[in-house]
Amino acid sequence: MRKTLLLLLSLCLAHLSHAEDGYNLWLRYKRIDDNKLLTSYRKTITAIQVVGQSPTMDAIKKELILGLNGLLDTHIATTPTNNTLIAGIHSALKLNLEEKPDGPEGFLIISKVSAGKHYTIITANTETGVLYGTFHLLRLIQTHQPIENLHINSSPRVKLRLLNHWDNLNRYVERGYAGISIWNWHTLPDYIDDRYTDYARANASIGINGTVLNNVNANATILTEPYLQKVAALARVLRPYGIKVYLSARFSAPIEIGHLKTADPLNDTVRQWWQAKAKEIYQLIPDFGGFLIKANSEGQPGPQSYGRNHTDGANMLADAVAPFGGIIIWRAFVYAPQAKDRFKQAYDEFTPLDGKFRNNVLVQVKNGPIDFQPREPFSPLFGAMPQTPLMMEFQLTQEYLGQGTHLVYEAPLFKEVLDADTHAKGPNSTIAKIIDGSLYDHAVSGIAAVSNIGNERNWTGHLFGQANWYALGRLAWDYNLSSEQIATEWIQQTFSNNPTVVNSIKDIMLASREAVVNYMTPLGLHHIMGNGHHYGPAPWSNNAPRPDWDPVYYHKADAKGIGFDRTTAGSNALQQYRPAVRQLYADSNTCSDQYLLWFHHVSWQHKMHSGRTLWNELCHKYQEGVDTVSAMQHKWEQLKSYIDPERFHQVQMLLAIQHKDAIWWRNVCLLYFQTFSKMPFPANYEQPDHTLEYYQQQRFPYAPGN
Ligand code: GCW
Repeated sequence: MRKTLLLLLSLCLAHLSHAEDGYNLWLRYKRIDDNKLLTSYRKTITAIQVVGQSPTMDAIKKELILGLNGLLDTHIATTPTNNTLIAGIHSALKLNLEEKPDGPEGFLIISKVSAGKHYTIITANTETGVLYGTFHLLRLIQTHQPIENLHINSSPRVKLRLLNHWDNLNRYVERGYAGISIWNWHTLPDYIDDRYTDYARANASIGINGTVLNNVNANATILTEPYLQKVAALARVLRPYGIKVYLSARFSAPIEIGHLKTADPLNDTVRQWWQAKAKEIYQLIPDFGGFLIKANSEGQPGPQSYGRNHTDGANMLADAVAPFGGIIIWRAFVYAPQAKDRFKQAYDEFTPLDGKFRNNVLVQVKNGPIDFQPREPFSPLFGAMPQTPLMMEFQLTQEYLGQGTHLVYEAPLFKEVLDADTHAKGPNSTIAKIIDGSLYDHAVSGIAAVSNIGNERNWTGHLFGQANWYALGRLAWDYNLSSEQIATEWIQQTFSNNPTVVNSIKDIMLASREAVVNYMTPLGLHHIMGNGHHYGPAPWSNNAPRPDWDPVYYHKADAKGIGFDRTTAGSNALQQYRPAVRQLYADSNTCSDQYLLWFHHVSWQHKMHSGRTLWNELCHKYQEGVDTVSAMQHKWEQLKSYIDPERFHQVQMLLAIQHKDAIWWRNVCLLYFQTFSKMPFPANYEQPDHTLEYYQQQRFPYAPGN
């Protein structure tokens, strides 16, 4: 009896320990379930040999053992045999390879036969490069690619590939929907959570090489000695994985923690304070990346508080970190309530400063001119500052895209922006070429994204948030990968290589971005969400502390029509684009539907490309958004027998919320805009089942992330 009980108990425990909770991300390393493939992999690699000993080489060895033991369901030998996988830096391997790895991060993976023995070689100029190659090889196996005859020479297109955490020191994450911060500032530096290492592994596996640990709405305390010790402890964990730490610096830190009277960037004492601070940081963290700064934006202090400009502020900090090889990332996210059109301010403020920044300054620009909306035209700053390296800022955390509850695969959004042609130097001056530094020949280049990571077991709250994190890294490495390719490899590693699973989930993911545009902000609507928390619709909102936080500022609906006129007759924001781009949007009859209401105030009767009136098209698009979510749900349901119950059920529940929310958005927006259009809902669509008043009375006092 006792024996049976024990047996039952251990079976239960075994089951528990195998529950799929998403913690392992895309690094699950499950046994290859195709026997033919398994046999061939086992033949190709029977042993590993990692040449060299260091924290990074040790991490490589550990990862290879973990990965291969799991995938090949074996105990991989660590003494060379006939079929050895060799990993090491190029200069240490002393192999006569015809080809050299590329740059400090590129890697080479080559299959070679020598004296009748078959080798798989992973090599690079640096240990980090070997690490990237290691993860690449493991990805090939996880995605069931052939590995007997490899010849891969790969290097990243963009140099700085960063996450920006908006994590506060009290562990509250601004716009975070995945629990609290993964950085436990209280127990650091003495307690090192395993999660820090797994975070490093995950990032290294997709080529992320830097992380800004704290919120851009910064607290100066992070720059005090005890906190720098904590930062140094994290840096020690991340370093072997090729990840540098950066900090958001509060511009007024010299006052708050330095007890100076001013933070004026031209004041000598202030300059010396920052120089000393930089020195202190680099003594603790010799490879510290540098500072990220949000200045004179949304109440943050900055050089303008002292009558100085962005260059004065950025250059002062740049001089402080330059002796140590540090950089300054200065954000261009600025807007003032007085502006008639928020769209224009960053361009107006920053373009006159082009050429005046030190060469260790990058200006970080959000992908669009407003703020991470489901769809924005690209920021006109891209292509307008040829002498300044511009960094891209995307947002993984989905602040305006259903947050941690909606399934929205963002790669199509990222690609749309990266592929956009600015015409800055004639046709084919894509944003990708601006941010990789190639268009204007800059030595530094970068791409960053606001992290969606928290301490939830599955890291990102919504399991599919992981795909956005993954896509960011993969695109920063190579923006020529397609959204579909990235989705495919993510699904294969996260769920399964089964074609039914891969194809259905891929359909869901690829449809999801256009779905969110349609059920939230179709046809170029933007910024019509609830104030503060930014979750759900509130197009009527007109009483925020500043007019440029109000939805009515953006949609401008009235009896005549809807949309923001940014043509010459309106704010003339279009002027900020090159003529070839301007021309695409300038005429409401030829402007693509996607951007129509971004640039035009259009009559409710306006004839759309579909032949429908604008009003009917709006109804059509909102319904289409809802229908797409239903289709996503339906596809997911059919995968029930293919996916572990835990993850299946989680996603199923979240999709149901997404569907409910899509209906909410549709009903609210159409009911509200109908008060202006005075036109009926076309009979063939679902009709709203509540009144506008009902929706206006809903309150969400504790919506997360604000
Ligand atoms: O999108 C807005 C957010 C703020 C954020 C700000 C920024 C960190 O609502 O929460 O603050 O952008 O990017 O600085």
